[in-house]
Amino acid sequence: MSTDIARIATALDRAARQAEPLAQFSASSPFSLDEAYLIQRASMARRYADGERMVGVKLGFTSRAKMIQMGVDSLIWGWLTDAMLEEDGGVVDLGRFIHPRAEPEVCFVTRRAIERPLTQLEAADYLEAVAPAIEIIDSRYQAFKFSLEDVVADNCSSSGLVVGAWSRDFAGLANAGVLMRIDGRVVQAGSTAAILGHPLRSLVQASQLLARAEIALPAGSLIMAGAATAAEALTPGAHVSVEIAGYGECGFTCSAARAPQQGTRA
Ligand code: OOG
Ligand code: MG
Repeated sequence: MSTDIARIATALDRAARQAEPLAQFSASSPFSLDEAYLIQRASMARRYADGERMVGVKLGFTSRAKMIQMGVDSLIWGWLTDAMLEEDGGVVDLGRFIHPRAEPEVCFVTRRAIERPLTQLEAADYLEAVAPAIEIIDSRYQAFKFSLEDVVADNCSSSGLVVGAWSRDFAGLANAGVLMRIDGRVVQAGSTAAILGHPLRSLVQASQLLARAEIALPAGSLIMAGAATAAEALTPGAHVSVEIAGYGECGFTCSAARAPQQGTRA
């Protein structure tokens, strides 16, 4: 299996760099969820070797809307790097993606290192701030279709993120309205309560998953809590914004150039 881990990790890394989709692996050479996280780690190691820097972690499938859209029903996590950071209000180059989608998220930045599982009561104490955010996901698999193991191996489709202005108000997060707009039109509406009942639960979950993987997350790391609604496909020139009531908004404009291949929407 170790050769398979290296082979799949290399293929996924190449697909991401070249923005070329791959067939799912799990259908032809099945692997376990533990092996999927090993593939994820091996593929990220290639990026770190090339100078990319880890800036935090993301959770996936923390809302029912996302689970239903993608047909997957377990929480997953992956890595965020500096190369994924896009400027709030900036232009995002669609040329580096295969079939990108955007989804509304809540982003935390940690104040203390997370080295053990946290309770929900202590979670806020580990945080410096929270901000409205947009995640750009771009599955490396054809037609954006995958099994749970495939998507974990693919670093949970992580590709980009835009983070808005930071706030220290964690109390308002329980049930804040979430709107995602494309060209000013509301395309997704929801609530932060859709994220595991409360976005702080994502932090608790992240701490448990990291402890299980024997990973300590340094202070100053970003944690993306997972999308509150389904994701929307990005198209050339589109302006995407996300507003979280009480926390403001963030957004970006897609470059005019076409992405190499547009995926099908779930
Ligand atoms: C996997 C990533 C899921 C989220 O916020 O739920 C995710 C995908 O949908 O391709 O990032
Ligand atoms: Mg996400």
